[in-house]
Amino acid sequence: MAVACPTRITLDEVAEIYRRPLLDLVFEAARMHRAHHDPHEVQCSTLLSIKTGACPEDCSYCSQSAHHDSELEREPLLSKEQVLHAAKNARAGGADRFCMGAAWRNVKDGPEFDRVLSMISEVKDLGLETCATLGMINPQQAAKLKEAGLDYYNHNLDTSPEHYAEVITTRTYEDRLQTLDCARDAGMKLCCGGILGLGESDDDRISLLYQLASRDPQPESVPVNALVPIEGTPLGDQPPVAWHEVVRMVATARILMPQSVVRLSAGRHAMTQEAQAMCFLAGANSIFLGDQLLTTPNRGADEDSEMFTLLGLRGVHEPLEAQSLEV
Ligand code: SAM
Ligand code: DTB
Ligand code: SF4
Repeated sequence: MAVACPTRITLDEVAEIYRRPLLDLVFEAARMHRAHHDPHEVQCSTLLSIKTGACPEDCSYCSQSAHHDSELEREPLLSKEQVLHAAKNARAGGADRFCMGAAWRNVKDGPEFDRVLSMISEVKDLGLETCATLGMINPQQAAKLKEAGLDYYNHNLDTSPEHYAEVITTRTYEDRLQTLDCARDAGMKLCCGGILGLGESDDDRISLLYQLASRDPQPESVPVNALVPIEGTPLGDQPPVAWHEVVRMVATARILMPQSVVRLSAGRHAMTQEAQAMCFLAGANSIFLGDQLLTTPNRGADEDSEMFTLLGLRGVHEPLEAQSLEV
């Protein structure tokens, strides 16, 4: 269900929330979280890179851009069988949503797109929610994705409009907003967030949060990524994002977008259990489950299962016996 932007928020209001003392902010976010969500439930997505590397975009954080020398193995579009195998494993491991990512600038009509449409339909038939992140799409492609059974389209704003050109030059902020509109107009839910650690200021983070919260309806899913620095990329030497910066971002997102699911996304690998616990308290209620994000490692399922038990959390789906799905 799309949730209308409750009231027109102003940039000053976002700044006032973001700049509160950390514990006041977390306290308010936790209150908001408990008023709108079951605080024990965590939405679990598993990611798969269905087409890896050789991307024509120059996103300066990304291992997959052909503009950088990241020593990543390129891989053409996977077969439907490979994707279904991974999706069954994800389902068995306790994921409730399967997200397919392609290193494309934009979707091109033709046999590869048709293969992706058929992957989506069959992943959906496994009883998983479906999400895809394929770069820019036009209204016709959005309609086809929706018809194939795509529940969520992921397209991040990444950073503020002001900082954006420092990070990516091969497509504009406006291009991103247009793709989000196409996905929304076709009836899909939106997964849209950003990345911390791209050299942005607090004002940029406030501005990004303002952009996200002002979308009407607000995105149903908001990933908060911390940069995973990739050697060979222009941002490969960025200092790590501190735990309290992630907590502050999650908590502000929770207050501004009370009904959205806020995902503690890339960068969780580098966070302690204590820091993650603080994020869950502050309103994070989604993670990527599984050993791998797109091209970088994630926390292992065993570690997450132990953390869930410790914190009294549970996934939307219980992990299944692997054999019951003939993985
Ligand atoms: N190519 C498509 C696109 O960019 O729209 C989809 C895949 S792209 C890898 C999806 C998102 O992953 C990016 O928008 C960015 O927010 C995130 N991402 C990519 N590399 C990252 C990194 N090194 N650290 C954190 N987030 C990253
Ligand atoms: C999102 O916001 N984060 C995910 C997903 N959407 C597609 C991607 C994270 C990628 C991290 C770096 C990598 O594994 O290549
Ligand atoms: Fe390509 Fe997406 Fe990576 Fe940008 S973030 S280089 S568009 S794969």
